[in-house]
Amino acid sequence: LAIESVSAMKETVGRLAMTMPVTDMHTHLFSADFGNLLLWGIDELLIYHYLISESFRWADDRESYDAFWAMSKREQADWIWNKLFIEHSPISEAANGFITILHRLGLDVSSRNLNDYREALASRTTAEQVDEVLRISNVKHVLMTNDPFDPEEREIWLNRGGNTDSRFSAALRVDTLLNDWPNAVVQLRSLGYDASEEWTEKTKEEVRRFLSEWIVRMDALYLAVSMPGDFVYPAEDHRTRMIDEAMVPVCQKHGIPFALMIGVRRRVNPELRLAGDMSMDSDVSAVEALCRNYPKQKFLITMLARSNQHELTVLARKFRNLMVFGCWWFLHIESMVEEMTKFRLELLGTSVIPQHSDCRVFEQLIYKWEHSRRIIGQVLASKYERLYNSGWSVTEDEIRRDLDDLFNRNFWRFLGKEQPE
Ligand code: REL
Ligand code: ZN
Repeated sequence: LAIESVSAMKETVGRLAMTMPVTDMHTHLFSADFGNLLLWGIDELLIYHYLISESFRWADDRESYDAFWAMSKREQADWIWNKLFIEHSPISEAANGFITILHRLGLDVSSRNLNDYREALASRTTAEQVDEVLRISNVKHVLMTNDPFDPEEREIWLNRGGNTDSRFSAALRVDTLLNDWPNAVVQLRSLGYDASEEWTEKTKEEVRRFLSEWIVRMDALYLAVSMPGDFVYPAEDHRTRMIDEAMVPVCQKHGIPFALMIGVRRRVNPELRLAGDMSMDSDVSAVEALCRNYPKQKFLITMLARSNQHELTVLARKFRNLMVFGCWWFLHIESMVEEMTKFRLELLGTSVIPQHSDCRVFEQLIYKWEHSRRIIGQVLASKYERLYNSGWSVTEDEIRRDLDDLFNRNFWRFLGKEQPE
């Protein structure tokens, strides 16, 4: 049934955009199987690294980084709460996000009583909170970031059954192999792989064996890395050899995509630790060369610099083995999500994955998806409106189909896998 008016169409798009179940294809969340690796609750939310760096903008000269890091989590949370919510208004995306979370959890935002919020969540179990947050946010499937070089995580995969929750899937993270090879060699050797710093046949074989074994163990849906902005490909360097001779062959053997998140400059201010990373312009031609060299290999790509976004989107018109995804990190703000979603839809129609959450703390799913859904819905509705004015009106089923493509199916289709029920 065609929709009768522009306002009815907008209402339908808005409603479906806000409520449709989504697949979140990149997060730093875990299922409850992973114990303490799964972060949730008020204090974890407040000490999110996005909020740490924002709070330090208000720190006075006597407040040192060291003093902050020496505090307990609860003290850090109090400090951030005062700086960003009491002494100033929570305007930024991340600060506003915390308020959206409180609101959607049914807490009294107007009380501004942090201890009440803490208490309200204190009696919940991790499993209960996971269910509740997935329900509120309407997130159906969550991709984790899984690193076998993390000893705590490795132990869970090796000796405690790994992931048993079908709402979660693994993505094998390979940053150390690409970006810190000497350290990777030490780790590989300690795990029983006969690797050497020198790129020998044996080393290649052992890296491939390591990757294969972990893809199988985790049932990893893709291989993932985040790359500095100065990533060049092809080059006469370790990264190119690693990609060409180990990673792409292993991805192809297992039929999985390779996700590259490009454009980070790590530790611009080391004193801020995880909060000290920055964005950086990158060269889109590295992605171009990968897509051309490996037409049968699929690449999931996101970039961190605003200046790279348009060119990357144009590149996706040229290569069907390239799927652009998400508005990553500093781009995950209202204005950028709107801008990027607009030109992505204008250049690619609905053949893009418009957003991932990158959550580190479980309840963040609530705000990251709510804020993004609203913008994506508005952009899509404006495109339908233009069609409507030329006499083309979409049906509710078509709207549902288009949103399902954006929020779920483009990801699963690209993987060549059925979306789990
Ligand atoms: O996956 C990554 O490399 C990044 O998303 C993270 O390093 C980053 O800290 C994350 O919290 C950004 O949203
Ligand atoms: Zn991430």
